Amino acid sequence: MSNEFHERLAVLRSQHAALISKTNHVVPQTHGLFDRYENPVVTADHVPLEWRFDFNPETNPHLLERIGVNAAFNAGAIKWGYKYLVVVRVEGYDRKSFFAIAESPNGVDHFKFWERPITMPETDNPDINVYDMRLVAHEDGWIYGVFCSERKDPAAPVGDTSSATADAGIARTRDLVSWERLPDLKTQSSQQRNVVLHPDFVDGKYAFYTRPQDGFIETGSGGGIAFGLTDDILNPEVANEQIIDPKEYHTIYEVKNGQGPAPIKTDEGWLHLAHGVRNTAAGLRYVLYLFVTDLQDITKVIYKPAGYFIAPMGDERVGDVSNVAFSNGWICDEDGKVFIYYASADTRLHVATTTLDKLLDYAKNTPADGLRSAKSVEAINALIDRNLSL
Ligand code: M1P
Repeated sequence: MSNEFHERLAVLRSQHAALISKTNHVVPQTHGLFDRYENPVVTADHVPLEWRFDFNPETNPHLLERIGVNAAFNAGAIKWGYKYLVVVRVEGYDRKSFFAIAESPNGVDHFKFWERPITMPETDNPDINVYDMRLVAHEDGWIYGVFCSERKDPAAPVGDTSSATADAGIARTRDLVSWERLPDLKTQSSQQRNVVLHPDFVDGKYAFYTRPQDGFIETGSGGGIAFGLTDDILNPEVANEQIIDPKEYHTIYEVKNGQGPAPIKTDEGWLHLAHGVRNTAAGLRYVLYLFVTDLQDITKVIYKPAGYFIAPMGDERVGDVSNVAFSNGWICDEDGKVFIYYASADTRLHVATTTLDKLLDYAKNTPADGLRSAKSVEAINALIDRNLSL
């Protein structure tokens, strides 16, 4: 073993170990709604060195990286025993994403990847790219992973090497190690991203949140978070998609929106986290918002605060796709502590912590969007009046 090899190996190992064992600290926020943390919880640098380097000095005398990892972001999440697990979208230098599980003892730091990424079985029509898995422990006893399966658009004209189709891929597991791939979800829409399985049966059927869209990026005549049922998860088809949370002019979800993780059941309704996208002169801006649906009629939105709950801030605003906050995973502990895993700029994964109590208070007591400037001023004046009368 050469000196160069030996020295580089020692540096790589110690830097990686230091990163994984770093403690994360709360950065309190004036709004009081949630705490941010000093460091991202998972980054490309967290990926095990064995996935990137050939450690054989005979075949890699300079200890060069053989397979690069570009980003680690948009993660599904689940509590597994006492561990907090995230199923991360890991993206290589080759632009292909895949899924890999990282676990933490406390949900906010010491995230360590399992030995290998997930080997996801393919269907007869192989995925070109897979990403953004929503993990759901369903009432039927299985853990489902619903994710985007992207393929080249077969209708793309010759020479168009960009157009793609997005479908909802579905897989299930009992141990998070071996996965059974089910057929992709069929809907009436030509494009589906941000599809999420509801954790409970609804009228004895499997229920999905979908996002019907005409184009891969553009919603076209579609858009909005929709809801639909299917009888058979082994042959999943949602024939009717009912829009429950539409996109709306001059809001933070003016261009499009999408369900985040599966909703959390509370005594006061199903609590949803979603992303909203608006246009700016600098391009699209992705932020996260909350809403609550009725326990009896889960297609009915009963609380929806105006505006965003989490927006990318400071360093979070910069990355591969700047000005993006995106979430497809959260964990609610038995004591009501909530861990929201959100990614920034399609680059790295963060956590925000709060409580169910605070989230419901926020959802119920933040004024709804009046959709006009005058209504926003009205809401502020009503608050001032209440404060002056104290
Ligand atoms: O680049 C921002 C996000 O864009 C997509 O979200 P949507 O389908 O709502 O446009 C997703 O590809 C997501 O992965 C990505 O973070």
